[in-house]
Amino acid sequence: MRGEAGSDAVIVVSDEVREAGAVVALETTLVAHGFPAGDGLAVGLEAERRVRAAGAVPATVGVLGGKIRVGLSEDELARFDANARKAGPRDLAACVVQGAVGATTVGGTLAVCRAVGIRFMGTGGLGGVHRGFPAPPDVSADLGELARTKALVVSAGIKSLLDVPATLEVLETLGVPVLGFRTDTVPLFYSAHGGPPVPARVESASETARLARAHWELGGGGLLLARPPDDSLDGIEPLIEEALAAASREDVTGQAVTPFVLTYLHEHSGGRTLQANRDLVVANAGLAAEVALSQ
Ligand code: PSU
Ligand code: MN
Repeated sequence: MRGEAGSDAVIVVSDEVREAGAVVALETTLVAHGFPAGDGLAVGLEAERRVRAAGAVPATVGVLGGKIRVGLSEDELARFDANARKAGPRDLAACVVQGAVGATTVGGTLAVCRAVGIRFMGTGGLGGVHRGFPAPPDVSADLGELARTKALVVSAGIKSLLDVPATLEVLETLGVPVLGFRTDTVPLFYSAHGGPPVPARVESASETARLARAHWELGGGGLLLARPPDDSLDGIEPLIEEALAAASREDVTGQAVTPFVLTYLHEHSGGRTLQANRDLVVANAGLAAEVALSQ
């Protein structure tokens, strides 16, 4: 593990992460902005426990006290609440210099993985091309960052509030392999069914690890491993459309869109999306650990 020593280093890697063999990076945006107050912390801790149970070490990433931290204590993780700034790749340096609590997105977390050499990450759902592109021209920085980082991200596919086929096209353009974990179709975040075909299907963590290694030997960057949720939550497309309509009515734009829509869904699904989201984040962290251990 790379990671600078010395008190003026911007990135601080915890001792546990530095000494670990298999490491799985976890993000803090979903902790701060993906769940109701308190629930995000519980999900973050549960994801960490799942990584440990599989035999790997979790490296939860966030900006705190003017440093980018890789590996957080429970007290530190508790600082990532709704007041935290959502930190994509463009926001990291500003959070550091301005001393803001920066909750890293998938893209922000990957930028840190690249700097310190972490090769595996777990999350809920990847960001992507928002519906309606090019009005607004909103494409998550998750995609560009995944393309340039040698890391495998495990997610429940692509968030279905996005334009999933367009997101897959962009991933193809960027040369990012998308692997379906024991599935022929790309999972749609809460739902295991109804997505477009996966470009490649894999059957095991070790097959995934071999494929990632081959991709990296070619000089490739990131890969997406799409794991379907165990309990597929189907039939919520009408609610997603309602949430997106509410977002546009209330002029929610930019970084605020994804948290707004997720919150709307949690509140209007009788908590069903909340449960599904929680379960899939934890399961994805566990699979990321299995692949990291197969390397
Ligand atoms: N997965 C979840 N909940 C989330 C996210 C992922 O289950 O909140 C976050 C990730 O941090 C991802 C971000 O990077 O949503 C995408 O935001 P945007 O569309 O603004 O790039
Ligand atoms: Mn965006």
